Amino acid sequence: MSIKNAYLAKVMEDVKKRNPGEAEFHQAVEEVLESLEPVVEKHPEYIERGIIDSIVEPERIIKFRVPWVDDSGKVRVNRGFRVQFNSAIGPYKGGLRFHPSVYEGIIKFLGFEQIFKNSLTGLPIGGGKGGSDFDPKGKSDNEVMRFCQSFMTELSKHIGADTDVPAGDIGVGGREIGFMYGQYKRLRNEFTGVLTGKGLTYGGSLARTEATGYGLCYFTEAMLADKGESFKGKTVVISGSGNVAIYATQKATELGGKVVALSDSNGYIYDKNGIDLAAVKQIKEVERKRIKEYLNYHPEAEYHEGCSGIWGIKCDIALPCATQNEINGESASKLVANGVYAVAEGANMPSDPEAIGIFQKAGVLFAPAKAANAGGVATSALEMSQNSMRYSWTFEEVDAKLKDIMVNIYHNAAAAAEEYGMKDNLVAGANIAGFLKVANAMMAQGVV
Ligand code: NDP
Ligand code: 2IT
Repeated sequence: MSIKNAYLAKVMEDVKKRNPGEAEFHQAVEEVLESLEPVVEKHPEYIERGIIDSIVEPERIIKFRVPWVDDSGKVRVNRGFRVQFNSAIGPYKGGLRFHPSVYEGIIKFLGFEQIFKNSLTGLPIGGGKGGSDFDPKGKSDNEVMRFCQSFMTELSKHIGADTDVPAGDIGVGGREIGFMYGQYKRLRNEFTGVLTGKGLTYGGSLARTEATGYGLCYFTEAMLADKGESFKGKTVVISGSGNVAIYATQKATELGGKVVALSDSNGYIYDKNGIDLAAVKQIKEVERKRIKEYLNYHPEAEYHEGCSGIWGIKCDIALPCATQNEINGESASKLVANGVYAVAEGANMPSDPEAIGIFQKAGVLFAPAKAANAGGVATSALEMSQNSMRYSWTFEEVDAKLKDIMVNIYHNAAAAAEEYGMKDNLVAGANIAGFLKVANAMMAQGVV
């Protein structure tokens, strides 16, 4: 990747200098700035008004100590983060990630991408992200609760239903959101929609659990339909086996695809008969165990150690739904050699720049994360609306709105790509369409 426009290249150089050692953040910014070259050439006012310089700098970063006591009585200390990146079009909105790999560069990359993703949804939400290097794996429910309460004790000072509304991401699901919501309510004495992904008995939205995976498949279906194709009869490989992967598997199967593989950070399973999702849900959602347990249900399936081997399985559609940079050039080349037709990103930034280049050069239909996985946050925004109204829509109502939103995102990204001379390049189209709304709101609000 290289940025040719001199102004944008200088912004990129400054981002690297001002944020040393944050490789994932640099990667995310570079991809967006590269897409914006034709935009600033047509609209130099974005440069003149300092929009580009502002958009790469978070409005606020909060970093804090999270002390908690484990089951043996020992004090443990983790680090908490919230990056409030951009509030031009709405309150900061974005998930919380609990994973040992979390540091400021990961949260900044996720927060930066969230600005454009949230803009693409068409709903009034700004960009933010947070998390901790806490590892929920192997912890008891009580340990997770004490950690979440300590995390929220500090975070509660900085968020609010009209200020900043966190949700889940890797390592943060219904259990963690429940513990954090309880603590927020207790500290503030308020029952508001300050978090999304809440349980259905206390303000959560129907279909939020399913939304990211379902939305990914609705987006993919729209992209395929544009070429006269569909999921029907296609072999699908999905990485991960968490929230996004599970509901992508369900919807891809409903739409006529056959999902043959899933993974976790230890390895992957291959079931040529099609994944038995009930078994996976039991292992992952109920027992919180490793994906290799699938062999206890289906001894005829295969388990392989290591997660990158999954990209060597022949498939028509690949849906990476685990983590950033899980597909490198080598994995992308294997997918292409095996004739992959479409790749759609459920995870955030799962394909590295070399992999994206390989897919695009080979003419693979490629749906970038910002557009393809926006269904989760879009449904979070629908949860915020329902909380404000003190009302709940049915599953069918939320699901229909989600589908509309995903189809619109596809058409808006495709149209922006065409308008700026990059037909079929949904990476550029999503970045441009997401950027324009935020940039115009920033221009209208003056230097703030
Ligand atoms: P979960 O925690 O539910 O599941 C994460 C899955 O990815 C697990 O199978 C996990 O395996 C695997 N994984 C995580 N880290 C790594 C790693 N470093 N290497 C290999 N595998 C890994 O998270 P989600 O399903 O919610 O999130 C998955 C992706 O989707 C993330 O990129 C997230 O940012 C993105 N996303 C999530 C949204 C949501 O609404 N939840 C919305 C939009 C995007 P293991 O259990 O072994 O760690
Ligand atoms: O990356 C994402 O969009 C999410 N983790 C969901 C964020 C949200 O606020 O629902």
